[in-house]
Amino acid sequence: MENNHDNWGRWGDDDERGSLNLLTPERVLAATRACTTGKVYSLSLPIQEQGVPIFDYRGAPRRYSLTSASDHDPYAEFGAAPGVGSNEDMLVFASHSITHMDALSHVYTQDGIYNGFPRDEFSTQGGAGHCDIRVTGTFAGRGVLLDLPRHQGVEWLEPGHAITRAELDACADAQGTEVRAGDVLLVRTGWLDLFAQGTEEFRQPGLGVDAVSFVDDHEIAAVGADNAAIECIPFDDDVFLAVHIELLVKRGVTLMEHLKLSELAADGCHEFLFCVGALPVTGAAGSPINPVAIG
Ligand code: UVW
Repeated sequence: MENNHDNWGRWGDDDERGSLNLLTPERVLAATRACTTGKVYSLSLPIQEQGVPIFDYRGAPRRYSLTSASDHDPYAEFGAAPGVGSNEDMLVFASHSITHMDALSHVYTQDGIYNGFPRDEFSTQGGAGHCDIRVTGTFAGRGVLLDLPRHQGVEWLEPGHAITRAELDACADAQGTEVRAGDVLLVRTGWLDLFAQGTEEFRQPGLGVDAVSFVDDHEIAAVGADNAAIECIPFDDDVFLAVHIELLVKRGVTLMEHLKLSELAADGCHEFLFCVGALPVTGAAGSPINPVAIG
């Protein structure tokens, strides 16, 4: 199977974790030394129907009340005293809702998903046969933020802009951020700030294919960004999901999208301990996440 410049087989023919293999216990322990202030940041947007970026075909996430005080004596059968009860919810959302993580089974090509597992084994009933979200959903490491709008002196990068390798290098240099093997790379494009202005713009700034060499050369373990797809929209070179194919499929790099990076950016916090846990849904190709950075 011809598939140049990839990680297929690098960690074994049965590997399902991809570049998260770079997050050795030693590197995770070392990442705790990135904490200097102890400030804790949530990198998730709120999960709600309004005011958050949503792709039409995925629908808005919904919260319904399952039980509440307005129910007729819902707890009487459990022996609850009058007026005593509990509120509970029912949550309904697409796996790739709002702030979320892509499992390595998310995108396929003719050759399959990451590591050559068959592209047609994702079934209606069972979901992913390999590389479901449970495999890669929980990890920690040293996080680095590259704040491109701040470095370039703009509020946000131009919609549709394909971020280059040179731009990432220049930003890291200007910030004085040393990027190390096994880091979790977070890229701020400013897209969410433009979204918050109520834009109807479809195009988004994001990584171009040229930027993938930055991930290779620095041995990045996972990539996150504040836009919808990590990569620019329209896709670079007019190739559907061009950067997903390079990172997720060929290299097994876990991706996280719609990260709320504004608070880290406002504090100039470019290095931190990054921790995340996806919902461990058997067979799922993705999950909403609430990543945490500790500065
Ligand atoms: C697609 O780009 C199809 O999905 P996501 O943004 O969740 O990776």
